[in-house]
Amino acid sequence: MKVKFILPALTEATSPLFRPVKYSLFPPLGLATLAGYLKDDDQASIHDEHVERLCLDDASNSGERPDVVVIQAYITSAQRAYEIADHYREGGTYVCLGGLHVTSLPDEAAAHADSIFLGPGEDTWPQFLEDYRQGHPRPRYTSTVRTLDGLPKIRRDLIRRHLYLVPNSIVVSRGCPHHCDFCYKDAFFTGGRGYYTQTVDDALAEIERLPGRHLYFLDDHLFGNRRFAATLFDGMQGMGRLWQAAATVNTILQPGLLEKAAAAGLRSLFIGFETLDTTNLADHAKTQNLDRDYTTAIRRVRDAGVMINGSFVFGMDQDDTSVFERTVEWGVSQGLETSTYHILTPYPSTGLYQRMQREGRLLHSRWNEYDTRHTVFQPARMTPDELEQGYWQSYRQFYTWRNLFTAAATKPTWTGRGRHLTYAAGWKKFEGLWNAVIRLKQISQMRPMLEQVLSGLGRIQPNSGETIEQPLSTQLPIVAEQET
Ligand code: B12
Ligand code: SF4
Repeated sequence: MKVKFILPALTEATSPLFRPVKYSLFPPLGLATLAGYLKDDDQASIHDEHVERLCLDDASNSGERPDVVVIQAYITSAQRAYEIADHYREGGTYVCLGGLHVTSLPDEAAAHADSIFLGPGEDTWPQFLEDYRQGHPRPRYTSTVRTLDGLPKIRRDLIRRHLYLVPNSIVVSRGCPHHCDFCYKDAFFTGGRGYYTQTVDDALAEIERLPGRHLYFLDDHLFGNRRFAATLFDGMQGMGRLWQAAATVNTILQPGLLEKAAAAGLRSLFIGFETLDTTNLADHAKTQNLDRDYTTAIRRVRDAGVMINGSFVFGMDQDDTSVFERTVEWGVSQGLETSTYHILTPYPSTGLYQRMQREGRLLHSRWNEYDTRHTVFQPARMTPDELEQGYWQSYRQFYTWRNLFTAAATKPTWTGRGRHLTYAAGWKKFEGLWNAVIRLKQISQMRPMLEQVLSGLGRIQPNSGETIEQPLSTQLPIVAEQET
């Protein structure tokens, strides 16, 4: 059987003029996971339209049409996913559609597929393969059994590593224990467990298989199960890894876990602060952030030698046009290395979407604009245009040289300030350079630089904020020695 796995891209990612670096960060891990279920004599290929042109004329390219095409659809790429699906169905190829958007709106997707898949694929996909081989595949598969035990090996061999800055992306859990009303999570995991982990041994074995030093955990909340996370971090000590991940404010405040993560190589953490307004937090069921001291959380992370990417959402009901400047200034004063801003976006099937629908506030359903950069609902205290303008202005303001220097100056040492400036400016001040490197297919050449910045340019010693300068070649063993 010949199976072609496709991750379609939204328009911006295929622009001939400019491709933001974020589309060349991570390979299609979900599809590589599904490919692991094929038999040895099946033929499989993975095509990521974010990093290469997608050839739809298989007959003239390789001489053979695929038997099955698997397409993963996010909301922003749904339109493109349907175009590709229609093309293959016209040619007689069996089309499977799955992923977040298909789960949110199955009836919309079903019009473009032979089989659709709701929820994670670890139970439904092997069932489909069996049904397909026996000649009676079903039109709809809904995931109910949620476990990561005994997964086949992820087919990382099908990933063209040199096209990504971070080929070593990894997920060792699925979902999240929380229930924020704007998040994709509750809708996607409906009908089964909404948060579950691999065994620590399996997670460590997967890490061992990854070459190089740098890892990026894409788990929604790597710290969500304290026992799992603590055992994982203990097991990672001495592996000499440098890694990045996401966590919530409440888990950072818990004593011990963050320190274990830093000792195991954590160097940058994505933290969902979302809003500085308590009513907003309560409105959106972000209860894990309520009554938490953000400043103490930030200090703890900084003292552990870990950089922060703060995530903020604009357009909640308490936000007026003053929210942008206030949020940017707060982030700068707290010394956040990077900030990621989003316009509040009601994804179909989420609690937020249902509320906006009830209140008659949805402006349209052009899914490709549900990208957290467009306003797709009527905000309470500003116009849709003011929200978009404020969003873009916040990015410009946070990343002015003046603000980068001010935020970097909060770090206690010169090396800390240097790392802050290099990391923050590297992402946002050299976009032309990233674009050129991506076009020349040389992005993997930038990885050693990323590793060097993450490792602290010298050595940030956890818990002291002090820096011990080390030549890069000697850093790794010394890190391992000091930390175990
Ligand atoms: C990595 C990532 C990215 C990466 C790369 C994506 C990639 N290469 O896969 C980048 C940086 C490019 C990216 C960009 C964006 N992203 Co993004 N991203 C993620 C993230 C953090 C992890 C995805 C992942 O690898 N998960 C782990 C793998 C194992 O799971 P999976 O991919 O979901 O695959 C499983 C199932 O979905 C299912 N499945 C999927 N397809 C199919 C097909 C079949 C046939 C079957 C059987 C099963 C199946 O089976 C797989 C195994 O269980 C998710 C959050 C999340 N937890 O999913 C957000 C997320 C997917 N992103 C999101 C958004 C909004 C965006 C952006 C619009 C952000 C922006 N403003 O630019 C862009 C646009 C993306 C696009 N092209 O349209 C939203 C999507 C919302 C939605 N309803 O679609 C998410 C959920 C974040 C969030 N919490 O809001 N993203
Ligand atoms: S904490 Fe993050 S991943 Fe978990 S439900 Fe809230 S937004 Fe989603």
